[in-house]
Amino acid sequence: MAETIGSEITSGSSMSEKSAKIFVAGHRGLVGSAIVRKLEELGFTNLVLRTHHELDLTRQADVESFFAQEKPVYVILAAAKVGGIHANNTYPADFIGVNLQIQTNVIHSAYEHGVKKLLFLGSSCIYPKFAPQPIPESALLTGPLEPTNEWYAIAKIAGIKTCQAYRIQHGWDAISGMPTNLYGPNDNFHPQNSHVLPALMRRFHEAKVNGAEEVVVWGTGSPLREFLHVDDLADACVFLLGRYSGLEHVNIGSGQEVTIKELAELVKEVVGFEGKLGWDCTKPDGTPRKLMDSSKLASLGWTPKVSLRDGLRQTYDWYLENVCAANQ
Ligand code: GFB
Repeated sequence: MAETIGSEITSGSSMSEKSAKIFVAGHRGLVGSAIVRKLEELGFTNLVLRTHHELDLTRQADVESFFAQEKPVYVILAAAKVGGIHANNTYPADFIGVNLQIQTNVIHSAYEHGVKKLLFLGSSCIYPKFAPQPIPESALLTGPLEPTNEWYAIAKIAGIKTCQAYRIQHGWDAISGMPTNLYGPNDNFHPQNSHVLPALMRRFHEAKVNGAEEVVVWGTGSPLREFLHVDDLADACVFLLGRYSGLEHVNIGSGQEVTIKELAELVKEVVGFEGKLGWDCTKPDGTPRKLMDSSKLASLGWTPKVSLRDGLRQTYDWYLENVCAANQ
């Protein structure tokens, strides 16, 4: 698939040169690091990368100088303040403020400094809490948001609209992709602030190692979530950069939907924890369901490859090798 996508990009598209200068913003995160792996696998040799320490994307003047100096040709905007349901609920000012600053600075500077095409990445939480399922792109702004993540959602909706506005006013090729819940290597495994999948992986692992009898999972276990491996997302991003130039954002989902209870059972099995599951119903469930309708992306010719079970095994291997080993 990667080869096919690579050759699709090279055939007549503007990303024809493997030496095209591509700025991947947020290259140390879950999404950015997967995109860098994918681009390198495809043979792209001129990636421009900056750590947070080297370039603070919330600082407008620094972002302008960076673009003036580096003049990248393509930009993939994977830098964002992200977190799970607890972090979103606890730090609303950070989630709206930091994300608005990063995306406004990067999108505007990219346009001003002649970037040919920009891909902005959002999230499935942009859709109304009770959107029709599976959720089509057209459900955007048709109803109230889920309160636990509305601040992040508003920032991401503003990002989509910023890309659309620059396309309408300036004819500039800015596109937006909306991934479903993601997981994989380089995820954040923080016990409170991470997303459900890495949080459970760590909790089950620590319970196994410590010989605990029970692992407590948040909420009721009934919410449904769709999970996409980040390598599939990276594949889809490169595909969209090569193949899509539309006004509307594009959903990027896997179609693999499970309840939180089913996810917990699956993670428990992959990690090899043999104790019981408990439930903390004082913690929020969040939105009841958010399955993406990814038929638009499928109609362009892209399909995901990684099954949830395989992806969980690979992520657990990565966790053991990288997080546990580093803490020993
Ligand atoms: O992944 P998560 O934090 O975010 O939670 P959302 C998903 C579901 O898992 C919720 C339950 O129903 C949680 O109650 N859950 C169970 C847990 N145990 C845990 C745990 O230990 N940690 C966490 N984090 N959850 C996020 C948004 O919503 O989705 C973000 O907050 C982003 O903004 C992301 O859009 C994709 O799926 O509810």
